[in-house]
Amino acid sequence: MSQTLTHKILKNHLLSGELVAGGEIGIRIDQTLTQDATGTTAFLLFEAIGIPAVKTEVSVSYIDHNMAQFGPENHNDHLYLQSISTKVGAYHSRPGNGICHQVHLERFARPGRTLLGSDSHTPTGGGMGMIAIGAGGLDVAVAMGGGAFYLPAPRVVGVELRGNLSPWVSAKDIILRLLSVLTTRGNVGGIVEYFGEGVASLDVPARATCTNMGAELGVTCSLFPSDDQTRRFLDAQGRGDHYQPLAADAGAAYDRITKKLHAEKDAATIENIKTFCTDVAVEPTAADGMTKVSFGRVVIDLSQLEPLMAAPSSPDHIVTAASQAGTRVNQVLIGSCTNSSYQDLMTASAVLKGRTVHPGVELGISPGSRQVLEMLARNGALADFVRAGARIIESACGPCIGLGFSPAEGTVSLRTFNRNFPGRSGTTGDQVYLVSPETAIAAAITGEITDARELAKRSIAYPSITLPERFDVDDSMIQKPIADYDEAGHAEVVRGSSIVKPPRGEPMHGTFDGIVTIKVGDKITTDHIMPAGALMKYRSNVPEYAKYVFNPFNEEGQPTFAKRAQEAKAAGRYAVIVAGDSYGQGSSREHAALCPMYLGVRAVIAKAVERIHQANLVNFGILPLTFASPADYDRVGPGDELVLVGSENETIDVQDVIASAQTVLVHNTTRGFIFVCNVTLAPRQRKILAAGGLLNYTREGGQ
Ligand code: MIC
Ligand code: SF4
Repeated sequence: MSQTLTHKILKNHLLSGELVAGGEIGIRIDQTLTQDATGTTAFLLFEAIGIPAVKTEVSVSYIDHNMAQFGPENHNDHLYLQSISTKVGAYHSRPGNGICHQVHLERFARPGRTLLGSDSHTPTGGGMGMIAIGAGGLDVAVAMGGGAFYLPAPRVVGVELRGNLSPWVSAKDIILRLLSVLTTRGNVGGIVEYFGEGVASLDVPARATCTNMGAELGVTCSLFPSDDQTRRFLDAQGRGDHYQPLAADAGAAYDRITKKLHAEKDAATIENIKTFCTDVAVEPTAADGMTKVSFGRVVIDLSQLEPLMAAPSSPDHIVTAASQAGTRVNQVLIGSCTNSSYQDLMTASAVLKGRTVHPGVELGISPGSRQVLEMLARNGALADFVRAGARIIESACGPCIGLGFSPAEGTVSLRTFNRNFPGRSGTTGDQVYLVSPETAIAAAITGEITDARELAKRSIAYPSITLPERFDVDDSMIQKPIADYDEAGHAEVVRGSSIVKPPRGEPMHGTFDGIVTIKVGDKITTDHIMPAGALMKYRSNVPEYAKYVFNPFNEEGQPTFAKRAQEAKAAGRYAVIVAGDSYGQGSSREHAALCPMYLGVRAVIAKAVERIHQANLVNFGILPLTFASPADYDRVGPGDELVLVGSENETIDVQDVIASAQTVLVHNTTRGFIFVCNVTLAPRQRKILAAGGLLNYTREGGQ
C-alpha cells in the first residue's frame, strides 16, 4: 500500500500501538534538544528520574533564550546546563552559538530520524525530512533516558505545493497562507506533510520556515521529503554522509480532514478552505451556528502567492501586505527561529545595501546562529546592515520572547517571527505583524507597510540569494560529550542558589472538591498563563515563578491568582481553571502546568485544550476535562464550587474517574446545577494521573 512519509518514519520508530488515527502510539526518539528556559527544569527532572547518562543518539542542550543576564539567575542556569551536560553525556551549545532550532538544523538534524525538543518550534527540523516534535521538558527528560514518546497516531494532512515562488514572495508567505486555511484551532493530533512538484524549488531553510511555523497550526509537526535540496544543504554543512532520500509513495493517501467552524465568525476561513482545498464538503449549519467542513488536501500554487502578513494579534489573522499598504511602521525586526537563516539575512541586507533605514523606523537584526553571523561578517553583509543603520542584536531569541525591543505604545512593529500573541513583545496593546524578510525590509526602507513587489518600481531588483556551496562550519562552541563515562560521570555540577529542585506532584484521592480560581476565554496562550520576558529568569525556581501565574489577569489591589489558588489549597480544596477554546496554545513551557500544580491547581475544564499543554497538565498531575456541551462554559463563574459526582449525585473517588471514566458529572454547588465533562485521556495518561504525574510514574517503573 502507498504510504505517506510520515507513516514510513513513524513505522521505523514504532514501539507500541498501531498507526491508526486516534489511538496512542509510542515511538523511539533518536535525538533530543532542550533550551535554557525549559532545559534547566528538564535536566533537573532528568536527575530526579535517576538515570545517570543520556541514552539517545544525540541530545543537545542549547543556551539561547535567557541571555539578558540581569542578576545572576541566567548565568547560574547556563553554568548548570553546561556542567550537567558534561555529566550526563549531552552536547552543549554555548551562549552565542545561536538559536536552538537554527543550529540544530545546521549541525544535527537528519532525514528519517525522530527529534523531541522541549520547545514548541522543534518541528523546524521537519524541513530536513525528520519527525521533529515539541513537548514538555519532562517528556524530553524521559526520552533522554531512552524512554518512548507517546502521541496520538496522527491524521496526516497533505499539503501539495505547485509552481514556483515569484520574486519578493518567500517561504513565510506559504505558511501564512496555510494558517489562513487551517487556522490555529482544531488541528490537534495532525501532522502536515508537504509534497508535490513545488517542493523541489524550496531549499532546506525555506522548508524549515514552513515547518517551524507549523507549530502555530497546533499540529504535532510538519515535514518535507528529503531530496536533492536536502543533499545540497547537508553537503554544504559538511554532513553529506547524513543524507538519505525519503518521500511519500506515489499516490499516498492523505487523511480527510474535518474542521468544526462557526458559519458566520469563521466565514473567511470557510472561504479559504473552499479556495485552497480539494473535495470540500460543508455540512448544514447546526442550531448553535456551528458547521462541519471537510476536505481532502490543501493545494497551494506558489506562483499565485503574494506577500502576506499575520495581523495583530494572532498568527492566523492573515491579510495581504497590499491591503495594509501605507500603514505607518516604527519598528522592523528580522530574526527568530523562523526567519534568521543565511538566505533570509542576505536577502534583507542585499535589498538594504547602499540605503539608509527610514527615519521613522528602528531596524533590529538577529542572525539565527553564529554560523550565519560569521558568514555575514566575512562577506560584508553585516557592514551593509550597520551602514544602513540597523541595530545588531546577538544571535539568540531576544525580542521574540519579549527580551528587549518592546515597541512604543500605539506603534506598529513588523517582525519576521512566528508569534504575535497580545503583549508578547513586552508592550501592552502591541500591534505586531508577522511577515517575511522581504516584507520586513520593504517597510524598513519606506517607513510603512509595503507590498515588497512595489520595490521594483523604486528600481530595487530582487536579490536572488542561493544556498552557498559551503557554509562556514565551526563547531568549537558546541561542547561534545566526553567519551569516557567514568570521567564524565564524576564531573562537578554547578548549582547556583537560584536553581531549586522542582516540586513533585501527589496523587489525588477521595472526593474532588474544587473551586474555580479563574475563568478565562478562548485562545489563552501559555504566555498568558506563565509569562516569559523578564520573568523568565525564574524558570529554575518554581516557588518564585509561580507567583506570576496568570499575571496579565491579576488586578491591582486584588489577590493574585497565586494567592487565590493557595488559599483554596489551604482550605482543603483543589483549585480549578475554567477556560474556553484552544486553552494552552503556543509554547511548550511546562511551567504553565508545573507552577499551577505547585499552587494547588488539580483540574482544568475547557472547551478544548491544545496538545502540548494537555500533555503537560497530565505530566504534572492536573486533570484536563472538556465541556461536553460548550454552552455550559457560560454557566460557570469564578469562585463557583465544583464537585465531581456519580450518576445519582453521590460522591465518587477521583481515582475512579481517572481510572476509566469517559465522562464525569460536575456538580456546581454554588449555582445548583450539574453538567457533563468529557474525560479524554489515553490509557497511559490515566496511569500517569493516578500516580500524581509522570515523574512519580517513571520512578515507579512505568513505561
Ligand atoms: C516561545 O517561543 O514561546 C518559547 C519561549 O520558545 C517557548 C519555550 C519556553 O517557554 O521556554 C516555546 O515555544 O516552547
Ligand atoms: Fe526562541 Fe522565539 Fe523561536 Fe521561541 S519562537 S525558540 S523564543 S526564537
